Amino acid sequence: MFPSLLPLLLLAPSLAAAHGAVTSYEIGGKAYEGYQGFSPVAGAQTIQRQWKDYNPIMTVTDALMTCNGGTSAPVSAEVAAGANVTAVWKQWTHQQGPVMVWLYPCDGAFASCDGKAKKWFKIDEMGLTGDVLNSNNWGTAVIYKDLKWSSRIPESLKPGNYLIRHELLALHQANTPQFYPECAQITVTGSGTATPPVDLLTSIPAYAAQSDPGIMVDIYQGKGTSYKTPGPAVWTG
Ligand SMILES: *[C@@H]1O[C@H](CO)[C@@H](O)[C@H](O)[C@H]1NC(C)=O
Ligand SMILES: [Cu+2]
Repeated sequence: MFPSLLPLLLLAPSLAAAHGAVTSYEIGGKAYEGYQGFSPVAGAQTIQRQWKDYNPIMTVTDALMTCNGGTSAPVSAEVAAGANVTAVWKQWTHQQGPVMVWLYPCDGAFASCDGKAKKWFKIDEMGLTGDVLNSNNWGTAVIYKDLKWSSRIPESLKPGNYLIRHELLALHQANTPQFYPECAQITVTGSGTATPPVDLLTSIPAYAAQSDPGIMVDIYQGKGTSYKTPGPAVWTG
């Protein structure tokens, strides 16, 4: 079985095959296609903001961090507060590092929503699930296995237009973090009135310093048995 895979691996375009991106979503029993593969189709009717390739972003202050360079999408998906949004990855290869899911209130039309204000908040995350940094007990290992991730939209969240941003932070290279974020446009419905407290809001890029111990990590050092995800705490409503 393994020898037959070898020609494929040799033909794969160098690093491109080793990374990944969110390529579709499942929301309220409906599937929403995102951009597919290394060269997304221009003009697709998708809720996803168009990213340009599978390559990682290497610094938390890079402007690409907001939505992997994506600035608009032609459509949006309705989701009831309290329901789940599931992101799907066509491929994902790393098993060390956290998963973080963020929301951004557009307070108006998606067309004028650039995600650049200090209004991002986390609704979900999974960092280290065991006590060994050099292990496969991480949020991103769940995506390696399942190629999908479900997050609940807080039930009390105020309705409106939001960006949802799925971020994988790969830590398999010592002190060389790799960020993989993608965004989609969702319209949250319901009768909630809640918004997160201001101390849980941050800007993206730069939700933390590049030197943050959750970002600049050597998982092979064998020092420490715990890990704190970078950025603010999760708000669950
Ligand atoms: C919804 O997402 C939560 C995580 O936020 C998860 O625990 C739960 O199993 C999900 N439910 C479904 C039906 O996928
Ligand atoms: Cu990679």
